[in-house]
Formats: sequence, structure tokens, C-alpha cells
Amino acid sequence: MVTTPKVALAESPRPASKAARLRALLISPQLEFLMEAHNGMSAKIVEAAGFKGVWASGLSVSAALGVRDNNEASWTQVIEVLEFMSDATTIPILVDGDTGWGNFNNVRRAVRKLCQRGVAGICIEDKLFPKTNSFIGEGQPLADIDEFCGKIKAGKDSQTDPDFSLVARIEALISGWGLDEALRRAEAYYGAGADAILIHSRQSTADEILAFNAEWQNRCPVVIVPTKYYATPTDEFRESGISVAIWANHSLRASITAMQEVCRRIQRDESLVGVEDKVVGVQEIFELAGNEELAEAESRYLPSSGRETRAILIAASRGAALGPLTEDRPKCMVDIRGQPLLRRLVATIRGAGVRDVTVVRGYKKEKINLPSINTVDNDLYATTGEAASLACAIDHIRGECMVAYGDILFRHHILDLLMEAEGDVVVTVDALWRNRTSEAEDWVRDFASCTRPFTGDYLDDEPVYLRRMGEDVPEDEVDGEWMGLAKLSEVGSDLVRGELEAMREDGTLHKASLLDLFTRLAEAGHKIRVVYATGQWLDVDVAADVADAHEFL
Ligand code: SPV
Ligand code: MG
Repeated sequence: MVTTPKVALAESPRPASKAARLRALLISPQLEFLMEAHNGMSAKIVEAAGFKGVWASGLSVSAALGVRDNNEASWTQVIEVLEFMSDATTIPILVDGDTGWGNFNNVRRAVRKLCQRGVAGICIEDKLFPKTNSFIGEGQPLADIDEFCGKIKAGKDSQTDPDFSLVARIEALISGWGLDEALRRAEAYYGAGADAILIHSRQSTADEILAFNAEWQNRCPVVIVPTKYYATPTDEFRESGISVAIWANHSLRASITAMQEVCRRIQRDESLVGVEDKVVGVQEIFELAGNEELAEAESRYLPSSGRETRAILIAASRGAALGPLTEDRPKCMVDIRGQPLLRRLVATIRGAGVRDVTVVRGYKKEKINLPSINTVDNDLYATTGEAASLACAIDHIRGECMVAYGDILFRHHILDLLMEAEGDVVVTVDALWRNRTSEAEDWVRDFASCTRPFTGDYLDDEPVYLRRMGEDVPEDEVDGEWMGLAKLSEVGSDLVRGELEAMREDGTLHKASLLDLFTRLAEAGHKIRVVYATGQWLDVDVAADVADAHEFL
């Protein structure tokens, strides 16, 4: 028999183990409570509600698995559920071990496994395997007393945690054998080493339980399950000296009621509207599941997570020059070979490992409905420029951040060049700008004047910086055309946020373009790194560009 090292526990600075805490609940002089749970999530909810311990109900675990409370779930399947419950919680679990899932030998193995899984105690009942729930049928046969005492001894001799508890459950009242038989069994089980006894009843009043307790006189702790005599005031249990009351199946029953209601409603309405405010939001699921801890751990352990790049795509304008093509949708949603332009752009960006994509919407914003993107809206899109659109996403300009127009297409290697380039603000500039032509009447181009022209020498890695950008850069000063693609480092993101705020303050934000933004930064002395590319991109402004985009793909 394992004995509890009381001194070692008392001297230890570690918090008491789960098993020690269940034992403390059993022997505590006041009435304590265990609340039913049947999986990891329900166990978390029980803990969050303030309970000091969990009852892993056989009925509920079985029902949650979709099977009957007749040992249809194997004991190892139950232990798997318990492992999730134990991992999910810090409070102790008393498991409903039915009849011990076999004879004394099965109890030995089960107790060892439960100790390994951090389960604090087991309750075994004196019926026959395979068991039937106590509220089904009449006069269920009871186990032989000596055989059951052997199970108790075997269980206690097998525990590897000295504080693990074994609760012996007496079914004599349930099976109609009466008080004396219940007391005889209680005496025997206590003598065999049970840490507590559970006296069960299916009557609607607590009379027989209270009568038993009056006779038993607390020779060892008594546990009850008031499912059927639920109307009995809890103080009566307290006054009678009951040790622990188990609320045995109410998490499961509550969830069934809620699921039935929601399923029926959704089925009837063919809509989620009627239930949305009746169910928790997914955010609450994330909170219960502990996603915050995972995010924190990712930032500590994943090498790339600290540098995760996000992207902001400016897609607020209509693109009026596209005429009827943008009557019912913004330019970025124009179809290019069976897919919206923006969808192709997002796919290219995701291909570079950028998961977090935010699109700034404006004109016909409801048409921008791609999966897995964040959206922010510039509702003043008709009268504002791109800088104002970018400012709408100011909370997303954080860490390493790509900024791009939503109407461009480019080859993948251009993105690779950009991602590899070092610098707090990096812009991609097409050195072959002279090769581009357009049928547009008033073709507007984003020219860039840089510290050095493109040399064509790929071994030349001397950095090039932006002097200024504008549609009006004199031709002899033009070194290339900005492709609508930029990357900010964490410092660059801070710079851009600060500059947008400054523009908001001095009243220029409303009308400013991204060219104005980068030029302001360059003229203020910040180094805007230029990465030269040589064609292999396009933007969509007029109908002919759509045809080019088809070709491009
Ligand atoms: C359980 O919760 O599985 C129990 C209690 O064993 S009872 O259903 O009342 O038998
Ligand atoms: Mg049970």
C-alpha cells in the first residue's frame, strides 16, 4: 500500500498535485462540489466557472461519443478523453470508472494509467461488467462484496501517485436492497481501503441518502449524486455532513438543449441570423482554447514568426477609365481569365509566404469578397487619394509590411527581389519604363528619380535610393517607373505611420498619393531603397490593359 508522504508535501514549495487537491476536497470538513465534464472544452468551462474539481461522468463521456452508458466506449477510449480533459485543466478530475472496466486486474492497469495521465481519482461501482446506467431498469445485479473489495485493494495497491483516491460506489439502494445492505457494503469497502464511499439513490427525495448518512456517521467521507433528488436544498447535505456532491450530467444536458435549439432553428430558417446572438462568437472559442498562449509561444519559438510579413493592398478606386467593366465592381475585381485581378494578386503575394492580407475597399466595396482577407474601408474614396486609403489601414501598418496597389500583376521573381532587399522602405522601380506603352488618353505614370540609374549589372550591389516620385518628373531625371509595390521594415512601418499622421495634421493627406508619401519621406532625409526590375509587370487602367493582362497570364 502506498502511503502519503505528508511531511514531504508540507515542506514542498510546489503547489499541491491534482490528486492531493481531490483528496483535500474529499476530507474537507465542508461540503464540496464536483461538476460534470465530458471532454477537454467542457472541463475548461467547469474550471472557468470556479469549480474545484471535475466529475468525468461515464454517462456523459459515452453520450458525447454517441454511444450508450453500457461500456460501449472501451476503457482506453475513456482514458483518451480523460487525457484531453486533464491536459485542458488545472483542477483535479474524479473519473467515473464504472465497474472498474473488468476485474481486479483491469482495475490495477486502469489505476496506473490514470496516475500517468494526471487523473486524481477513480470511482468504481459494485455492479457487473458491462454495466448499465443506474437510472435504467430495476434490480440490477450487484457485485459480490468480497470480489469488489479485491478490486478496491488492487486499485489502491496500484496507484503510483500517493494521493490518488479511490471512491467505492454503493448501488444497494438503487437495486432495491435497502439501507442495511448499503451499510454492510460501506463497512466492507471502507475496510478494504476506499478513500471515500459514494452512496447513490434514484429516489426523488434525499430521504434514504440522509438516513444512510445518519447511520454511517462519517466513518469515511461520503459522496452523493443528487440528479434525481435535485430539489433537496443543498444546505440539507451540508448539515448532514456529506463530503462531496456531484452535479453529474448538467454540462452535457445543457449542451444538448443548446445544440438542439440552434440546429432546429438553422434548419428551419436556412439562415444563421436567428441564432447569431444566442451562441458564443468564435473569438470566445479561441480564448477558451488558449490561442493567445500559442501566439505568444510562436513569437518565442518560430524563427520566422517575428518577421512575418503582412500586406496592404489599396483597392478603393473604381477605375472609371475601364468604363462598363467597372459599372458593377471596382477595378480590382475585373475578371482576368476567369478570376478577379485582386484574387490573382493575393495569390501571388500569398505565394511569397504573406498570410495576413488587408485590402482597402471603397467603390462597390461589397464586391470585394475574397476568402481570408482583412478589409478596411475608405468610404471617402471618391474624393481622396491613395495615401488617405492607406491611412484607413494605419492599424495594419506594423512590423514588416508590403504595400501595393490592388490593380497590378507582376512576375513572382519581382516579389522575391523586394522581399530580399534590405531597407526600411523599399520600392520596386521598372528600369525599362520606356518600353511601356498605352492607348489611354491621359496616361498617368508614377515616375521615379533615383540616386543612380539602372546599370544592368547584376553583380553591382551598391544600393540605389529614391530622390523623388511623381507624375511630373522631367524626362531627363526619370530613372524608372514605380510598379506600385513597396515593402516596409518594422522601422519603415513606424515611419510611414508617422508620416501619414503628419499629413493628416497638415491637411495634405486627403489628396495625397503614395508618390507624395514616399517623396516626403525621401526629402525628409529617410533612405528609400530602390530595387530595379526590368518589365514583367502591368497595371490595369484601361480596357486594353485587361487584354494585356490576359496575355500576361
Ligand atoms: C454518471 O454520471 O455516469 C454516473 C452517475 O454514474 S449516474 O448517471 O447517476 O449513475
Ligand atoms: Mg456512470
